[in-house]
Amino acid sequence: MNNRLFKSGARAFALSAVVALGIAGCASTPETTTTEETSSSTETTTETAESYRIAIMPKAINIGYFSAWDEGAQKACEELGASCDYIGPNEATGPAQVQFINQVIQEGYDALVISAADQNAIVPALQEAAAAGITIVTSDADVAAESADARLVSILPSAADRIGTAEVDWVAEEVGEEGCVTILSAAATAANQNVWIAAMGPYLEATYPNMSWCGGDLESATFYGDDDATKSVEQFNAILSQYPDVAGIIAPTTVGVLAAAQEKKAKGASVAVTGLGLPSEMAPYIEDGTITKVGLWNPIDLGYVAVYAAVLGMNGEFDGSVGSTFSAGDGSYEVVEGGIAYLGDPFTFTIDNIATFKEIY
Ligand code: RAM
Repeated sequence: MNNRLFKSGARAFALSAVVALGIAGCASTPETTTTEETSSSTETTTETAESYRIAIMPKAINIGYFSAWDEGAQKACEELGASCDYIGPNEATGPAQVQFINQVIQEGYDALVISAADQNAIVPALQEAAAAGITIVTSDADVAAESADARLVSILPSAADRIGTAEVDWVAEEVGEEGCVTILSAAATAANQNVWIAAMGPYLEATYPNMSWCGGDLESATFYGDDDATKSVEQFNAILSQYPDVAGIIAPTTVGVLAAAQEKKAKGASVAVTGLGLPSEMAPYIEDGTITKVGLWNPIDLGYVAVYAAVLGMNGEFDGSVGSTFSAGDGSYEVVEGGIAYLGDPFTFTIDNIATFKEIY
């Protein structure tokens, strides 16, 4: 299996499906829960958590990726005896999330685990929630760096440059390291999308001399589908009409890459499509050859770890400071600069392993 992720070499790796499954399963396997590991401090954790009410808030409730994220969150809630509600808007915008954050405040939840649809717009509401004593953990998408004190910690998949550069390598491989490429992103307001895209820009320019951003720069090459299926299809078509010679599209969003694959197939378009896709959603398009490769981390683990961080924070066992550590399941995590704990590198999915991964998430 050729799972080349990081061409630059520093941490090139190839994960077999077996290894990846081991990692994917580690935080989600009941046998390995913290509560069953019988130290007296973990027993305290379980008891104390029983009364916690936690809101699990996605960017938008109808996105498959976030259902998997919530699956992990609910698993942690069950292990910790917390009561967790999956609530959030139908559209992935900051203002839509703010209404639900206000609801979380009014209803007196103990904690909020949230993927920020807008890195700035939700900050005042989060600050209000924090002032009301609600423990906040961002997960998947953080608030802007300058607003990091609005939350206890952010649980993110892996460092931005690793995700961004990996995606450039995937598209380069598909287009034979030649031609212009574009990005079909989620929202311009989403921190996760922005940091990945920022990492893609200079990397492509420095690494692939025969490739370029369509229109001449990153900005001209970036289109926003707002994590909305219909808008993402429209933006896919806008790319093709604006740049008829486009060789490849990177969609760093599960909604965008699915829409692009569907529309590519419907149109019989020749443009290469890759990005961050949920294996269960992308399987039909990998299996029929519409696309060759997408990647993603395990969203189940991401939700799971975020709930552990929130509960340990409420128990006073974890303060989110740089250098502090915590455990979730059989994984342990360290908070690094920016108040962020990373899970690990993304996996890649191809015809060689999609049958296995599509059953998991
Ligand atoms: C979408 C969302 C999410 C992102 C994934 C890859 O589901 O934008 O925030 O992490 O794609």
